[in-house]
Amino acid sequence: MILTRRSALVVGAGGLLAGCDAVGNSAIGRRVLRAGEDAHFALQRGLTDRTALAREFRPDQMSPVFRSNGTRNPDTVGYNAHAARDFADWRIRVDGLVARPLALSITDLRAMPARTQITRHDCVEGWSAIGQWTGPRLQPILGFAGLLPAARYIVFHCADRLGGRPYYESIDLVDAFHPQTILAWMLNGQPIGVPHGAPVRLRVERQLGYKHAKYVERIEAVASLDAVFGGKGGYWEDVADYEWYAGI
Ligand SMILES: Nc1nc2c(c(=O)[nH]1)N[C@H]1C(S)=C(S)[C@@H](COP(=O)(O)O)O[C@H]1N2
Ligand SMILES: [Mo]
Repeated sequence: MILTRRSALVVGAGGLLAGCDAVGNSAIGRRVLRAGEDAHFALQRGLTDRTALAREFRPDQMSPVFRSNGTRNPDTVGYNAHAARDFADWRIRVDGLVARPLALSITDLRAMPARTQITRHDCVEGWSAIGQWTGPRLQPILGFAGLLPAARYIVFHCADRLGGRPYYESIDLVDAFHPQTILAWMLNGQPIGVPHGAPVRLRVERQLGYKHAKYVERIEAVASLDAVFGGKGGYWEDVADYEWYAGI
């Protein structure tokens, strides 16, 4: 949509130039052209900003206590059985629009090159916490699965239900490929505990807390979000009209 609007702007400026030779020489003409250019810059910056890094912090800036929010324990028979076995049999399926569906164990994740980042988690409910997250980047995992050209969104299916509905979230490929987007299995140097999404949760550092899906059991590549649960791309988007793109 942005690209379409941008091409429309380019066409608009070209049309002005083609339609009136004198416009570039008149003060008002130059102002009109410059306005087009500014809009162009703003859009450009909007696009490139999506790939900028979220701020990272020093170890001494970490919160003494990292709060937990939403589901603090999925507490289903299946989840409790996995927890009792230290998630040795937990598998994260990577499927949908991929050439090679995967089933990744926690051992698999731990064997992958990891990124460690100290970031600030911002919840819409009005609290923040700075913590250190470790886990493999999502991009190479999607590369390994062989994302098909039709894939445009990545959906994270979670093991918990809130108010009877499964929790889920989704991001686009800009965020999926972002260097700080990781499947975290450690928080503050320890395996992630149950309150924070054991055994694996998404960190998507350019967005608000509710996008950071905990208890991830399936990662699905899709062309459209329309047919996924309520169609708005996430649990809170469906039930409370939260923004799908929760940029910070
Ligand atoms: N599966 C799942 N993921 C979730 C939630 C949830 O209830 N279930 N809550 C979200 C919200 S609103 C926030 S602020 C963070 C809280 O993460 P924390 O419990 O590690 O602080 O997880 C997000 N991811
Ligand atoms: Mo939140």
